[in-house]
Amino acid sequence: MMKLRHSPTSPFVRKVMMVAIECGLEGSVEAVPTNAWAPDTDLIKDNPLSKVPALVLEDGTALYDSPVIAEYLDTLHDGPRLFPPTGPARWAALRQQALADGLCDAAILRLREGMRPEGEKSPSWIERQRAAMERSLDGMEAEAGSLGDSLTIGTVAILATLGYLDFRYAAEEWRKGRPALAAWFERASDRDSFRRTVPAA
Ligand SMILES: N[C@@H](CCC(=O)N[C@@H](CS)C(=O)NCC(=O)O)C(=O)O
Repeated sequence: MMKLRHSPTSPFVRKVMMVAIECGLEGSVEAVPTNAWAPDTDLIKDNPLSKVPALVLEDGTALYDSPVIAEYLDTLHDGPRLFPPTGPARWAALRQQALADGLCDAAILRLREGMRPEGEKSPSWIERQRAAMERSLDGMEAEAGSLGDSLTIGTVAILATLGYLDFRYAAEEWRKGRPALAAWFERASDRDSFRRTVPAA
């Protein structure tokens, strides 16, 4: 059995869990609850970056980060591939994953910065991350019409990211002014792998 260093709030973990479910591999992956922020965490033995997710294979090899884990899982099944093998479709899917993951990076940096003690917070840093989030969402809106109904690592990553915004930044209403993305999300998130991985505080 493979072991996944897991946190129920992480959008990167959610993406990997969605991939495992979509690929019929959920039964081969045991979730190991992990708090990456705990000072004494043993996560560093599996990922020196001390980030979740990390996937520990049966031979003890650890894989990270989430794009690597997702691509590995996608080699373990016989169904339709989430990573298009070649050509423009592959680059589009990888770029969409990078955009979605980058949006989460900015969202998490902003959240953590906001949690620092008064006097240590940087308003200009928080604003930089906020602006990156807005631009990334605008980029998703611009291509929402071409996201379609077929699932790729790009669309899985976008679903996990928008789910994270609903969880942590609901008050910012990302749907406002982004009708195409909102409509796509409504349709595309209606799937088992999304419902079963909803973040829990
Ligand atoms: N690029 C990484 C990002 C993973 C990441 O940022 N994970 C967060 C939780 S959502 C974490 O463990 N952060 C702990 C830290 O930054 O020290 C991936 O795609 O897996």
